[in-house]
Amino acid sequence: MTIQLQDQTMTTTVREALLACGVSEHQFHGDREIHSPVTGELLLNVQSHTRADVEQAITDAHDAFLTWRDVPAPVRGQVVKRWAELLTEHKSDLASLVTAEVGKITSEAEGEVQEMIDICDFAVGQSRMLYGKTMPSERPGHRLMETWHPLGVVGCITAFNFPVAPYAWNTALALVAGDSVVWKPSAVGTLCALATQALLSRAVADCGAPEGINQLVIADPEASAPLLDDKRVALVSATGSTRMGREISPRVAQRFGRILLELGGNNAALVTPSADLDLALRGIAFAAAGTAGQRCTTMRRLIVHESVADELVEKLVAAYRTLTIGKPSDEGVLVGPLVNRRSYEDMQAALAQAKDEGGQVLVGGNRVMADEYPDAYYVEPAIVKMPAQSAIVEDETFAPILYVMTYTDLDEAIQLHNAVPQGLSSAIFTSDQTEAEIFLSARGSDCGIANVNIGTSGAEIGGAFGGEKETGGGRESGSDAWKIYMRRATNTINYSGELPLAQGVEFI
Ligand code: UN1
Repeated sequence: MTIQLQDQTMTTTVREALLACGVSEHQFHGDREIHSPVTGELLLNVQSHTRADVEQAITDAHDAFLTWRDVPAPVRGQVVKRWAELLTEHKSDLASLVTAEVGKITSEAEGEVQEMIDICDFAVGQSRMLYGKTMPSERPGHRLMETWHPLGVVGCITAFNFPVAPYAWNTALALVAGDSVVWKPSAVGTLCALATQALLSRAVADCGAPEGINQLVIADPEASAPLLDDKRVALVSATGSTRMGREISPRVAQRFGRILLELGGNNAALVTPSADLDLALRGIAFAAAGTAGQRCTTMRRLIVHESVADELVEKLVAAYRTLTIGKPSDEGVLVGPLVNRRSYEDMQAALAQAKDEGGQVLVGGNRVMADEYPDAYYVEPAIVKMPAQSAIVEDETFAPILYVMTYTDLDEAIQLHNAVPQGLSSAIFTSDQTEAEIFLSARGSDCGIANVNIGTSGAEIGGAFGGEKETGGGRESGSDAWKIYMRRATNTINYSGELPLAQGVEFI
């Protein structure tokens, strides 16, 4: 593995990018320290919000909603259209913040901002297509139909690894749906959130939309508790770990709030004997080692037919040795840092447990560049050959570890594939149409995303994004995901001048 590193302070770049996006200088101080995973250095301080601030944000968002819901949906779409223009203009500013604050390589950081622009496009179109159905009524002189109405305040909780795109998936749709949004980003991602929020606020102002429709709260879980408990928050949309989902879900359910969860994945690919191995190799390398293994769609398990396992694994190990690890903004770097020390320790603990469970580390796993950057955690992506799908393989470790297992028949492979608690993304590499169709069928992959000849990560915004089982069941982004941000009313209209009751019931 090649290692690249150049020492230079990022604080100046970060300040310039924030200012360019419209964040004001007075926000650059406060109690919360923002460090970069790239070097470990302190980038800036910002002020966090109290519980009272969060309550106020909900109040303001709710007030704004009461005006916003009456604005025609295609007019609401104009705010999102303007936001997309500003995101396009500031794509490299925002991407440089994603790189500095989260550690993504430049092309992936830009890709994340592109996802924001794409979902805005999608949502603007959707603003003219909030379709309800009309159904034939069983009664003469009656019309039966449904109408989709704005829902209310949406609480949006996002994770560090995609600090801006999932916020945009939710917000672009929520805004055209007529909702207002209170955003609680992860602590890592605060600066990205400030910039994103400033751009959206500008779009809101440019279009003359109500000022309070987009609220940002920089708050720890305790201060942001009202987002879960306040009845005015009609929908809580949360991305994060399964542990987090398990904690917040009952609280929102207890007050009958709506919840949209996008939690952990433990994504696998099957590689069958007919697969194009070179294509599979590239798909696997990006999905498993890209983003330093820190996507919820990262490929964590590889289930390979025994007849091609040796050849594929040998190629993969060779490819892993060529991966350039280093500062994510440097040209040619493919693997940036892990987010923090804890993440590095979790990776080491997982590797140790894998060895205990009979695993053999074929490549990677070591920390690099610790001398230059004792407070940054760069690791070599690892491939571990496992004798079976043991306990550690069933766990999501948010780091670049790919566990490899072999299979002999497809049913057995699918069984292994589905035998983990998570159900986000999956893939099969094959040139055999029957195998591909079986994998996509009811008895195939049990995930929310099932791909053929593509890795598990890097989904387009046009499809619904999310998964089953411990992934939480939510769907965001494309397809008909907009519906969760709206409430449906069924309307029966009687123009018959009589009052026939349904089901033939007779009454006075
Ligand atoms: C996430 O990791 O939380 O499919 C989202 C992908 C991206 C989104 C990942 N479009 O990998």
